[in-house]
Amino acid sequence: MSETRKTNCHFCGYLCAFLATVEDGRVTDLAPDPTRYPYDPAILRGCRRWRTNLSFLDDPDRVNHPLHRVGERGSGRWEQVSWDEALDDIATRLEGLVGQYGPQVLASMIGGPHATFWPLHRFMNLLGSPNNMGIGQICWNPRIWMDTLAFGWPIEADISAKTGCVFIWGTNPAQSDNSAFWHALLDISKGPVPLVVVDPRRTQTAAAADLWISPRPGTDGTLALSMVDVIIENDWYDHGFVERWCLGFEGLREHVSAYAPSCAAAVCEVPEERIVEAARLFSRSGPTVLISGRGIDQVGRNVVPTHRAFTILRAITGNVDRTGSCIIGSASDFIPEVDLEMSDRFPSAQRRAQLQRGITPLQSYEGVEGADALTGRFGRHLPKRYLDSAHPDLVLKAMLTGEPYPVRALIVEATNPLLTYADTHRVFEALSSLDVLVVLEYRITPTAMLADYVLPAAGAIERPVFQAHGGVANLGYGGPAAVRPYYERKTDYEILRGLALRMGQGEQWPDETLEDAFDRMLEPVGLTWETFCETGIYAGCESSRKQDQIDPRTGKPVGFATTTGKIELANEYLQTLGGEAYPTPKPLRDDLSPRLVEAARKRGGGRFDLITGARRQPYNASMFLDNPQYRKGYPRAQASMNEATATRLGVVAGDDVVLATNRGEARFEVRIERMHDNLISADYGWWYPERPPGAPDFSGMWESNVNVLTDCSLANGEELIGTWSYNALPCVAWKPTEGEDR
Ligand SMILES: Nc1nc2c(c(=O)[nH]1)N[C@H]1C(S)=C(S)[C@@H](COP(=O)(O)OP(=O)(O)OC[C@H]3O[C@@H](n4cnc5c(=O)[nH]c(N)nc54)[C@H](O)[C@@H]3O)O[C@H]1N2
Ligand SMILES: Nc1nc2c(c(=O)[nH]1)N[C@H]1C(S)=C(S)[C@@H](COP(=O)(O)OP(=O)(O)OC[C@H]3O[C@@H](n4cnc5c(=O)[nH]c(N)nc54)[C@H](O)[C@@H]3O)O[C@H]1N2
Ligand code: SF4
Ligand SMILES: [Mo]
Repeated sequence: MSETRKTNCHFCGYLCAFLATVEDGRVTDLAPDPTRYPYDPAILRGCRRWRTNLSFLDDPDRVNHPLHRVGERGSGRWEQVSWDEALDDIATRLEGLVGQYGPQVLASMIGGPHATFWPLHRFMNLLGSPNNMGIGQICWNPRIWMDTLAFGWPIEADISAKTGCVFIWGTNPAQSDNSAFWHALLDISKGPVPLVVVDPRRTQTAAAADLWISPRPGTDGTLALSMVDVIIENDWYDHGFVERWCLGFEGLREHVSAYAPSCAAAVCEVPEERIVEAARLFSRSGPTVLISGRGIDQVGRNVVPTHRAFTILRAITGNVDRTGSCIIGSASDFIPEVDLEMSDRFPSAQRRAQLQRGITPLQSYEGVEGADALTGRFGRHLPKRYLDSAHPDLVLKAMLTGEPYPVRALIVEATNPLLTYADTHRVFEALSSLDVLVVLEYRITPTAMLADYVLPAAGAIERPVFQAHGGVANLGYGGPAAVRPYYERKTDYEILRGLALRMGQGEQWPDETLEDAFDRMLEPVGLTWETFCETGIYAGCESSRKQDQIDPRTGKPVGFATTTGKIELANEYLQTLGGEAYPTPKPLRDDLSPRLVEAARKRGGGRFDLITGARRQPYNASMFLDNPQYRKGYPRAQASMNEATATRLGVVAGDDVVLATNRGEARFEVRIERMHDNLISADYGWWYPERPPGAPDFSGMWESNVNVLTDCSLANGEELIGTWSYNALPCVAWKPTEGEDR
């Protein structure tokens, strides 16, 4: 007997709705579900991934049973063990280490938004370890932080009929977000609303734009401040909004006079008149949308000045909480992330163990609490575990040196840090040095190859999913599992709960399954998981211009949840943490050793700007490289450059090129694209799953791994958050001679 069940794809964050045909607990067919969000036939037609869900579900090569390492670390030899054996042993070993060194001995790592992370964060909070690492500092946090400090809470873009202009800045949804958003942009590009794209590469998004601005990477803060200067000098700013709601305008006017287009043009390598045109479009088109991405978040030191410059652009043009521009969101009506992760249960005595305490004052317990005191006045609480997550530089150092205290164990959930965290050589040394390494995975990735235990995680179709953006918007969507997990897989929630129960956290984990936990989460909005799944979406209603609403207690407008209730162009809270009054972009990083530059010159190469990880379909970070169909069309990691740069390097498309920094080198295939001159854009996440697993090659992990070139050193990072650089890096490149070692 077959039946049809609702479920969702989870091969990207979009979570498309599907109907699964199920026979005897096995999925035999999958078809798009037009009745539930999100469904879009155009996206499904263009998506190469969703059909692979069936084979992925039943793949004998996935991690399907708990695996225990036999032989040396990295030897690639495993024995299959029962869940009880695995979890009992892990719990016993962790308890031994915690007894000896304290809870901070255990660290955790998470990755991109393709998994449910609050269970791990709950486990770490209740244990009392502050050492949860993530990719937050370089993805999401900078924007969430700066918007919160400027406006009292994160904002959401509002592309609607009222929108007068759209700025897409350092993001390429054509490749990174094959969803309704990209399709909406394509529609806009065909209509009268101007589309401006700021990207050093002429991406598909840039090609669709009315105005393409190609800055030198890492100079966007200067560009944005220059636009502010133009807007003020031409009197294009929103006088009413500035007078009513902004503080520090005169100081700003003076500050930005140093960024006049005549100066900024040289820094950004953008013609003056384009800066003026961008400023005009931003301020004179009506409600303007600005959406930024990784090209802004991952530039190290300049991340805070750039995001602050964006908040200022929005403020002086009145593009704050305005229909057609952006809306200040609410916390979720259902139980938000901050409560699910149980951040309030973190033992206060363990706060002193936070490694970045006093080092990155914003990204820390104190930093979050100060901000939370402001947002809390409006009844909203930030998802703390992302915004105070540990800095990898410090945790890796503790692993390697035992300073300031030993970190001897690590739980890795849904990330492949040997490919995606910065400085692979260092990550490798640190992970290799541990006493206990547990990896929750679908596949034996290079990271899993180093583990003591690899635990089989249930994926889409066999687990329920719920995406709630960390609880900073009153929006959640997702759907149910169609079947119980195949083989011996379990949801990440069940795995972590199993560990938690063995380590005395039982009272805080009343829900046996993730479905039960979702039931509890939805209770405040009067839904059960089952009723939620009928539509698959919960969206609260948001109004605009909320600052003008009258507070019945005071009879005055409520304003913004900031120190002064206004938008402080010279941010008050940041200044209490040692931040500068007005944003000042720093010179670009230029720390290549002269010896390296000289060595490259001798080989006929030279020095270039480097950006890494620009998204390319059909891959996703280090995933899907094992798909033979995808690999046929796109077999190797590529490094893109324009024709002129290639000529200077003496390479043509298809040649090999070696890229190097002080940290190491990696090899790519040359691709020619239209982009900024003297710039190389290298793929990220590349390993070669077809090659032998285990030491020393780890399935080709060293060859084209761009993170061999990067680092997360705090000395090079942003000072308030600790953001490191995957973009705007200096590198050298040369064409390898035949026979030069791979
Ligand atoms: N196919 C695919 N899709 C993905 C992912 C994936 O790995 N593969 N990853 C997912 C994840 S985790 C994330 S965070 C999102 C990211 O999604 P996006 O933010 O859209 O990331 P990218 O597509 O890399 O786009 C970043 C753009 O910034 C440009 N850029 C680089 N440096 C600079 C700079 O200094 N200034 C400016 N103005 N631009 C710059 C790059 O050329 C690139 O086009 O994508 C998600 N979607
Ligand atoms: N140089 C450079 N480095 C980067 C970036 C860049 O642009 N350039 N981008 C950074 C960004 S924005 C991000 S978000 C990260 C992404 O970095 P990661 O998240 O580490 O990248 P993925 O390859 O997607 O790794 C996800 C792994 O988790 C497994 N997995 C997927 N879903 C689940 C799940 O639900 N449960 C479990 N247990 N496992 C699961 C997959 O099999 C895969 O091996 O990379 C960062 N690193
Ligand atoms: S991979 Fe993403 S776009 Fe494609 S079906 Fe799955 S969720 Fe939808
Ligand atoms: Mo990301």
